[in-house]
Amino acid sequence: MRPVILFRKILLTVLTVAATSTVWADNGYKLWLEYHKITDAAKVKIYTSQLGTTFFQTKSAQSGVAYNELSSGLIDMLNLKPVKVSSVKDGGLIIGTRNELRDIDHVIAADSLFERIGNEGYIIKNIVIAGRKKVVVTANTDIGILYGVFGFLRLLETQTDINKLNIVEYPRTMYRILDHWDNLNRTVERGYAGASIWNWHKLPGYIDQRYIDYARANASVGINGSVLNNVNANALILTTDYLIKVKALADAFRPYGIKVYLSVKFSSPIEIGKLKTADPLDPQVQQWWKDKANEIYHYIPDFGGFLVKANSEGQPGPQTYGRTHADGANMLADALAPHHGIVMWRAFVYDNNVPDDRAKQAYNEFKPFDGKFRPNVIIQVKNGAIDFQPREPFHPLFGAMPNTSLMIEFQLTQEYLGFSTHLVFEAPLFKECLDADTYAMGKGASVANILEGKYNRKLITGMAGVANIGSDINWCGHPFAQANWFAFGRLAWNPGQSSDKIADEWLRMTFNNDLTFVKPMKRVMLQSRETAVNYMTPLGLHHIMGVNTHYGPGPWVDDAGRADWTAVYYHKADSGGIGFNRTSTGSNAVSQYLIPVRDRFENLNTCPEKYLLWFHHVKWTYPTKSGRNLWNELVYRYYTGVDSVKSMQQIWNNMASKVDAERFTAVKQLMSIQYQEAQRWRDACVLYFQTFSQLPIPPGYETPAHALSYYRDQKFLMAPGIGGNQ
Ligand code: BDP
Repeated sequence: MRPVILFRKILLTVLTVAATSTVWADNGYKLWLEYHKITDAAKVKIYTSQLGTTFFQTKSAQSGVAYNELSSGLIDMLNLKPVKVSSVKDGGLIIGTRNELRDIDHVIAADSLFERIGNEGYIIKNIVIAGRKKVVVTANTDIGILYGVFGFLRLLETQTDINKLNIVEYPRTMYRILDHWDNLNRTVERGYAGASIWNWHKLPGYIDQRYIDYARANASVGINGSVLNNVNANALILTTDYLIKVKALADAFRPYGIKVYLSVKFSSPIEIGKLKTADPLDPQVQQWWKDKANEIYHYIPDFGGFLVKANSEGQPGPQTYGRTHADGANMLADALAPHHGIVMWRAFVYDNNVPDDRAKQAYNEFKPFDGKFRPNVIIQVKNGAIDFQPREPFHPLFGAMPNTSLMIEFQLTQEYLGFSTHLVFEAPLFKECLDADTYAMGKGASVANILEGKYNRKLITGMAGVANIGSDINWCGHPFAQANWFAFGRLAWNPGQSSDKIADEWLRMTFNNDLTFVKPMKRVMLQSRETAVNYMTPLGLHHIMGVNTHYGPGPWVDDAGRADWTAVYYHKADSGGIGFNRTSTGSNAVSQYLIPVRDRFENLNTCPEKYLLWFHHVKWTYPTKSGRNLWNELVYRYYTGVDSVKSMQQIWNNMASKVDAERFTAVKQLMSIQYQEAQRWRDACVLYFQTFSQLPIPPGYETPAHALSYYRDQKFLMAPGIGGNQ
């Protein structure tokens, strides 16, 4: 072929491909609320004919927000601007509170159903009036309507049939809260997505559009609270100057049903109140907190309450004055109670000077106080007894405090899961804990059931997630990390939902509804947490990350200022074997679980292999279920983890034509970093543990690229996330 003709042919091909393929840019800012245009003509036809007329009265800020959301959703997805009608019988889509729809509420649902959905739930249903089929979105309150509208838009975004609707939704927990570990100087402790989104310096005068977009995204998944500052709190947050800034944020969030909460430093009466003590039994201290609460509520009448990290990792607390957690929490609770605020008191306590397994300490400190906390105190318990590890068995406090309100704390930010360079979908991690059976009330008392308050209706309930949000343009650093924010909201709303459903929704809403994309990527997401466990901490290993930064592998860490911050404390590898003996012959942490869970963990034969080295010190030659001995199994897991990242990359590489170029490239690059880091984890850990097992890496596995010393010598001094207590 002559060069000119060849050139023309190539040019033509390039132009045709460009015209037909989906090459567009998307920076991910819009999260799962992008409302992509629906292109399936049949669906567009059905939706458009049903939704062309709307009955929707908007009388409050919240219903105004709901109406705007609906309008922009319908325009973006269907290019539809519905005609607003003033009579219910004329509307194809009817949206209103039960009161607003009094004339037809009996057609929608029985009284008992309206009772069940409470203040925040909603009903989406098809009804027929005067022979015409309608879609109704109703609730008892305006916030219920806002959630209902988001729920309805989600149906369209996931291209659900709207002709057979009978949806009854209501949150199973009361307090669904994001905890921001954000410092006042805008660093974020364990944050990997840029600086804090709160620009304290420009507040209160400047309300960044981000604040509103943040509130909107939260409301779309049912999150109703935000703790603005780090649990390692700076007392300054309670000064009047800062309270005025906090008020500005509270005002911006209110239309979206989000309340603000603050982390408080227990010693604030000394630091900003000029008192000599912070003793919770001191009347002056009590008065100081009461006055402070009055001041806060003067600015923010619906202020949510306090989050407190006390006597933990160097923070002050009631024990500093010889008092108890109950004394401290109740004192703050009494200050907030007249205003209906709550205290979220953290059970994340452990002390290097206590000569006992760290995993046992929270239970030992808190269980004796069951029933001793005020009704507006809720104890915030991490999902596992150590610290947000890639895998932990559920925290034994769940099921151990039947007369105390407990909320679970998950970590969305990937402190121990590869920061914002690793694709790790956390819903399976959350679910593993939520679905675990504590046997507190006999079989079936799952962690979720306890959190929902099923066994004690007097308790308040909640779920907290340590936020993974920063000022990166895509909010979370990794496009797929947004899925963890989304999943947290969906599970806090209803812990019974499946990871599969959540991943499915998120992929469709965030990217597209093309099954050739959704199906393989859903598999990737659902496998991703197990993959990370395999290349980081398989078989129940834990806390073997780099010292302080928690970046990358550090199984050799044996000097970190205190024993319970070293890796050797947790893996206990020696020539005889590996793992922490927490059975009755060891620390006996298993005794904190109820029978039969205790027995299952105690017995080497029944202990699930995923928790093997969490509970047992096991010989290197111990035969595992696969038939491989422990050493070979460990090697197998590390290598499988890395191979799974490679498969993940291959699947993503096939998605180039199905997603926008910007996110495609971003994820591709991040996956390549993840692959290198997974390899580093694998090689460093296998080589390090080999120094104890003295066994060879079985044939067929790639040889580690470097000697162990190379990995040990690597320093990452400027790794992100060390926020400091500013
Ligand atoms: C640990 C983090 C530390 C937090 C602590 C907490 O490394 O930065 O302050 O949890 O939850 O995982 O208080």
